[in-house]
Amino acid sequence: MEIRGAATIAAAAAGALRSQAVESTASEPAVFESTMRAAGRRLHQTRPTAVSLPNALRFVLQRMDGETVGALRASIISAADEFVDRLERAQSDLGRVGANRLRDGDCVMTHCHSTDALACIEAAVKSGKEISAVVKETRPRNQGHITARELRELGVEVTLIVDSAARRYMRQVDHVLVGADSIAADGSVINKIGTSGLAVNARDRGVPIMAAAQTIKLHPDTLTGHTVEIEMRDEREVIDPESRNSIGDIAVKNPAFDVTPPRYVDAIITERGQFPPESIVTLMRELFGESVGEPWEEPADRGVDGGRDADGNGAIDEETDL
Ligand code: RUB
Repeated sequence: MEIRGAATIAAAAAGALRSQAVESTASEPAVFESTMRAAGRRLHQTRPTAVSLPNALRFVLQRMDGETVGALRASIISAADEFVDRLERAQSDLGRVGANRLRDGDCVMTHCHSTDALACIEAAVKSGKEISAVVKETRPRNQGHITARELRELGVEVTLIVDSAARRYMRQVDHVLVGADSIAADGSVINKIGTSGLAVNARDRGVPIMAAAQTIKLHPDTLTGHTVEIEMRDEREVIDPESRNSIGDIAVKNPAFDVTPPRYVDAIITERGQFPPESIVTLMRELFGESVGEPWEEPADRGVDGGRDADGNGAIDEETDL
């Protein structure tokens, strides 16, 4: 939780691979490649829900190429730098798309802290629109406080509310704007716990809900029927051990994310434009084809497709960003 939020996690993963490449003392190319894959596997295990993490690892490791350790190292460094560069560009492009949905004087309700969502508000403010925000604190870790601070820095008028006050304030807002940790092929939005209830409330009140999600949030495995694992976090985030013991024998559950079905989402905002959730699958097919590799696995452990890309030629397609 020192590094959190799907886009930030992706940048950190690419940065960690870069550090591994710089610091590796391997003198044989095969050993170097193997240590890079081991680093990828370790990073892959850190958070299960944000698909930006494996997508970042895939981008960098699929570009590992060369006959010598020096060439392999250089390929990782340049891929990691390119990834971070693309990430930043994608976020500002996405921000401009999202800002087009916001009108001067609009009020936006936010959940959690999403750099993609904030990019939309920032672009709107920078284009001269006055935007105000109702910010949900987002239990249990109160990432809404980060959102409130960053919005104030942009000069946005902020009202902070507890999560359960969302419905009461829904009538005052023009949009619900959230980020995403993953977008599934059916257009479901996987985001911080509480997003789905918020979306149902918004739909009931007729308030449009938009999810700001760069294409690194598109979850390629869901094209082939896989589901997205929801991270379960420590119960001490919900209740301290002393209070828990004083209550008696209770179970405590702390899922970090939930799934909002596409019927509650009006638009998914990406750097490639905005999409109705039901049509996001078209963009996913364009970006990933029908299968994706797991280049952090050792070649012998990669399964039938050998971890290769959709063409089976082991090289990522030029058109493919991920
Ligand atoms: C953060 C969270 C954010 C998304 C999108 O959860 O759910 O809404 O990750 O963020 P956590 P971004 O704090 O548990 O990581 O738009 O910055 O990628």
